[in-house]
Amino acid sequence: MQQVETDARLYCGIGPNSYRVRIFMAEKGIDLPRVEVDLMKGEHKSPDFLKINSLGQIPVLVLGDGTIITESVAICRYLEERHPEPPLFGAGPVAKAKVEMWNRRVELEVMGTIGDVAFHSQEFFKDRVPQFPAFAEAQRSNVPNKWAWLDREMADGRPFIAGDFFSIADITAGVAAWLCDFFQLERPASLGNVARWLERVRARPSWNA
Ligand SMILES: N[C@@H](CCC(=O)N[C@@H](CS)C(=O)NCC(=O)O)C(=O)O
Repeated sequence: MQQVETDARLYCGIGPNSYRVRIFMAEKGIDLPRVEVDLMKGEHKSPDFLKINSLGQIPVLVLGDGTIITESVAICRYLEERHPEPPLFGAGPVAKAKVEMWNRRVELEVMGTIGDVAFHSQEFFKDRVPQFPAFAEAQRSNVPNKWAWLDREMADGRPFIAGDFFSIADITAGVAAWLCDFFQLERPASLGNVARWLERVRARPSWNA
């Protein structure tokens, strides 16, 4: 693992969005100096941290010149520009569009639905959104439908979400699957295309980053 940008700081911790950046870096074979932010202790809502990210969320990348980049995908995009190999946002116009399309689709449709269950049912998020337990339950029953949708989409036999190459869309959907398991939500075992894809993703050395 190559340590890069030693004057930068990656604020990260537990949770799917920090994991996205860490897996992304592991795929590139790079690492950045990290500052661990303890969500359980509420460090992300401290006045000092809110100066870095007014939303009080991780991950955040602070560059050596003080530039602040929030949003996991924006951080990954910056890293892609700086360290283009292997391309994880696609290579060429069609692949790039497909990656953008699929990353957005899995983030909004799958990860978003799982996130809704968490936001509206977990004590931890009570200050983040006004919670509607009935909405959490509605979205809980919708989670298997979202996986079934992805399974149908992948019935063409492609090995990865955006095509025949691994991309950030696989990282997003992979952490969504992790989140799904973490909150004990349903991903029906009968969905063979999703199961085979997930096995492929979890077998990659980057997965445990
Ligand atoms: N859209 C943001 C979401 C960031 C986010 O929600 N991070 C979570 C951890 S995975 C967090 O900091 N949650 C604490 C909170 O919202 O209070 C991204 O992709 O980076």
